[in-house]
Amino acid sequence: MRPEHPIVLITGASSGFGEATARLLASRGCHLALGARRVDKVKALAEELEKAHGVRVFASMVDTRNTELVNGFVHAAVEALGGLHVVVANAGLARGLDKLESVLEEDWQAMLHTNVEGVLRTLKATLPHLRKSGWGHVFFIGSTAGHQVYEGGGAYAASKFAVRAIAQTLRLELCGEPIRVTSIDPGMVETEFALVRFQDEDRAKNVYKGMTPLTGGDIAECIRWALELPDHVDIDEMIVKPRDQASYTGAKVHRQA
Ligand code: NDP
Ligand code: 8X3
Repeated sequence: MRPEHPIVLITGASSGFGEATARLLASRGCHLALGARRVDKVKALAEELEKAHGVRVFASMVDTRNTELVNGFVHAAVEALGGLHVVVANAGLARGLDKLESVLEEDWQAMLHTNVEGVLRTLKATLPHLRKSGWGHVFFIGSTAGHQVYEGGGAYAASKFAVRAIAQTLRLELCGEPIRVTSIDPGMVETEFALVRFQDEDRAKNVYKGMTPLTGGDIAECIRWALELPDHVDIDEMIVKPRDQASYTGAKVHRQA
């Protein structure tokens, strides 16, 4: 049965979609477990949201590339909050825009270890708790890059095609259980994503030059909507793009001169 105050675990809650989702779901009365490598940020957010909304928020350092850290984070969160209903497997990143013959090994490792293995680890650690709670929802954060590739995005797209495969598999495996599975697959959203990708503020800003990108809050709103729909409704996959972006990739983006 749907709890009055669902307990939601979010990886990558120190910025972007993760932070925005934490803010929105706290305002809807959810208790939260927030993880990221920048622990100061998630702890400060936890304190702020507890004060503002009277919900319980557990915050801890987690690096989703490490199995022990993920297991420890999930265990401590469940102990602190008394269970778990919803997982937002959001932690992820892109590094560089290099073609396959020149992509740096450290870059593709960062993407595959975080975006693919990190998601698998997060799932494996959390699913038993969702099942135990008797009502659950798993959110994957895919990408338009999981639908169509672009030059220089080979390793990132590979990771997001993989996220889509994992989401579709889980949907099959959980059919008949009271756990919904949703993949949110956004296009261009202005967060710290481009800065992390390029490590260059001007280049990051240029990605969104002359167009209106989505915000982390827009993605949080998609998650809230899917979560609050009646239990028999499962939004399997949601592709969300700015009005200015008509293609899956940057091929057709309207920009003001
Ligand atoms: P941000 O860079 O703003 O946020 C990424 C979050 O992931 C941060 O909180 C970061 O925290 C966390 N993170 C990264 N690596 C790890 C790790 N190893 N362990 C734990 N946490 C980690 O970007 P977005 O909010 O935009 O990105 C969120 C997700 O959305 C990603 O999966 C991204 O691929 C996806 N996405 C983004 C789009 C965009 O245009 N912005 C479009 C489509 C999908 P910290 O550094 O503190 O660990
Ligand atoms: C992020 C969207 O176009 O940078 O997932 O790959 S894109």
